[in-house]
Amino acid sequence: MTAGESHGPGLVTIVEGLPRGLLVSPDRITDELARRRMGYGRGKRMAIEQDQIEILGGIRHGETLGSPVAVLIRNTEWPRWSEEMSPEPAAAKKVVTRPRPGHADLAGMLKYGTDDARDILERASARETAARTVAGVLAKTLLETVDVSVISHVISIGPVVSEGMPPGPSDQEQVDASPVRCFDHTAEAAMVDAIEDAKAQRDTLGGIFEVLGFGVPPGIGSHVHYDRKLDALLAAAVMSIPAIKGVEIGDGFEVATLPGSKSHDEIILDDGLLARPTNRAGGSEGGISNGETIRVRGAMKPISTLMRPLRTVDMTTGEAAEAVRERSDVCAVPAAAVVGEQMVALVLGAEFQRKFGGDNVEEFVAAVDRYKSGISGRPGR
Ligand code: EPS
Repeated sequence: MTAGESHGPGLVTIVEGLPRGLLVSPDRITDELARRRMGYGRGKRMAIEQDQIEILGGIRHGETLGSPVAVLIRNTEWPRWSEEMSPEPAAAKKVVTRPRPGHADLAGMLKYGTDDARDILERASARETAARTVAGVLAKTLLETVDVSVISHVISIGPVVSEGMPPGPSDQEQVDASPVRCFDHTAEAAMVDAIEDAKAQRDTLGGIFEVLGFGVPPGIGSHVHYDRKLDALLAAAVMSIPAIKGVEIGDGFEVATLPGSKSHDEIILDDGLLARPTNRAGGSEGGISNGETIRVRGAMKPISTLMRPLRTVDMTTGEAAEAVRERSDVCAVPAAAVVGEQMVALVLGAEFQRKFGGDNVEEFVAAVDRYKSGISGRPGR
């Protein structure tokens, strides 16, 4: 659960369901928040925000207590907005009446019955993903106790597509060293150029990122109900990131164009062990992890705040107008990829907890180990 508006006093995250005894590093949370702020094409706000955290509950002496973990991130921007966003009764001075096509502005104004799009856009802002990142780091920390890691990289920005090999579990630092978080250095320069061009045109760009989950054993998620399928949970989690309009698990869209003989991952024996020569399924079959790397892609539309505004209607005068211009990013795909990691980690963390439980980390790890050694006794494993 998160709360908070983009220009309000701060963001709050509450994470429920972590076992006791998880070693939590506040520096790790701060580092991941810094990863989310980076990426070529982000706006001035990212140079302003510090994302300093205050842990308000659930952690004592560096370890989780098993109670809800509550973390506060104060918005550095708040003093500039303290009047416009004040929780005290007052009238807004600058009412936002020209909704931006593509943003939550118009649909939110109609749904919630407000003439001020700021009532909607403040919470619809991707600023909220800072709060999710805190939760994601805690999920990653839990997953790391059982040797699961989650990383991400950028596949494309605008028309520029990376043709390179995907990164492995130890390549995250190398990906992060790229200004667009692309593992393919040939594509990287063209991506930076594309963002510069868009900026010069006062336009914005979207793109595609990929999240990879390593070390997930077979058996996470379930085939028995629509809302227990791992791929469905991953799709919902990634789709919930602001501006995401498409999600792909494995080679989902490509295999739709291929015959069955070229679409599945054959089951073979490699030195007497079960193996898959390919991973087109993206690590999930029938909604259950199959032991291969989890692969999820998110397609992000271009940011809907344009410096060359699109046509809209002023909701107060009823006249044709130009959409409101707010300071914004030109491209946030590298940041969305970092958020994608957090969302995938949250799903995996919750599903591991569902399957293995444990009131403390020792119980959790022991249950995972017991299960893994159980399935390793099956034919071929
Ligand atoms: C955002 C607009 C920009 C982004 C913001 C998301 O903020 P501002 O309007 O203050 O310039 O920087 O992203 C963040 C603040 C963040 O932390 O990611 C929007 O409208 O969605």
